[in-house]
Amino acid sequence: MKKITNLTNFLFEQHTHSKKSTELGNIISQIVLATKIVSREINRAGLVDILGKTDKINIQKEEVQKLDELANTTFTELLRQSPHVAAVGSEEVDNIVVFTDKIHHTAEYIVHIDPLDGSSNIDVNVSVGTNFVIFKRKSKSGKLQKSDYLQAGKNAICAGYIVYGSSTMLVFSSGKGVHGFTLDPSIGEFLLSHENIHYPAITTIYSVNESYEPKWNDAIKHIVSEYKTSKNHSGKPLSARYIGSLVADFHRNLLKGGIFLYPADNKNPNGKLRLLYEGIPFAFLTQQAGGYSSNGRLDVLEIQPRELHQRIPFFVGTKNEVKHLEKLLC
Ligand code: P6P
Repeated sequence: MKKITNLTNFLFEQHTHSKKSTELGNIISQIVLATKIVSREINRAGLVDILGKTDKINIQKEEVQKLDELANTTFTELLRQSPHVAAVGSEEVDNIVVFTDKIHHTAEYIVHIDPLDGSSNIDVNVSVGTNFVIFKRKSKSGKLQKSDYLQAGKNAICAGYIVYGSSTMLVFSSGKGVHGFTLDPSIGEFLLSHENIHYPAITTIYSVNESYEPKWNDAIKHIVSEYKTSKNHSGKPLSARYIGSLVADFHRNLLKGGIFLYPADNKNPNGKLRLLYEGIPFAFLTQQAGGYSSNGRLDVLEIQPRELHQRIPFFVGTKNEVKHLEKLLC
């Protein structure tokens, strides 16, 4: 019989019930509770008047969907309840949200989160997701510094995503491999379902929005055209799969072996995806799963963020494919 364990106990076991595992376990349990609430609302979205758009535009100049707002409020408020979370950086909020309640005076962790990634797909019932990464503050105490919440991904303590799909699944790593937990709605628990996830050695899929091809540079055009032939690194034509929801595209490619590309183009010189709460969570997980991620020149985990919503060109997936792409781009 498969080991039955939930996420919190798995985390305690992984870190031998240390102080760190207790603190991380508390933060993760708040993320899990928020995930269950958001998952319930997404699954009911077609039934209650929560579909569609608010009249607001976020810092990304994107229309804020009602579920975006609900997800952001839910995750932020539940993270505020943890005495270990000092601040939250959210895709939906212009600035870092620093918690100053009494319980936070010894809080040491910062959480960056995209509360509902791919939200433009909500109304057409395509899988959406939540991505997060957890850092420990560098300064020992006092007012939080920019250097506390703008850290390179190589300093991350833990990262993960939730994919709200045919089932709700939470995939995470705290530096000891990548593990997937599937929500069993009948008991309201995330149970271990995919222990030690690794990228397959062979790449069979490429994921990119090819409608932007006219705006790419020649190197990217050449690389993507080769994916359609046997000349690419895997020696066989790759299948094109792109759903426009990063969490869903990433999750499929992690399990089946693929490369995801969101290049810069002549309209978006830094690409579209955000470093802190899109690039870094997936880069951290990818390294743990034996893959690699790059901005075309540099390992994403080595990039020092300059600002909260900084964008990067983003290439992530099976190591040999992404390394090969990086070589062709340099
Ligand atoms: P495009 C969703 O808006 C998102 O941030 C990611 O989830 C997704 O990978 C990307 O944008 C899709 O962008 O330009 O292909 O529609």
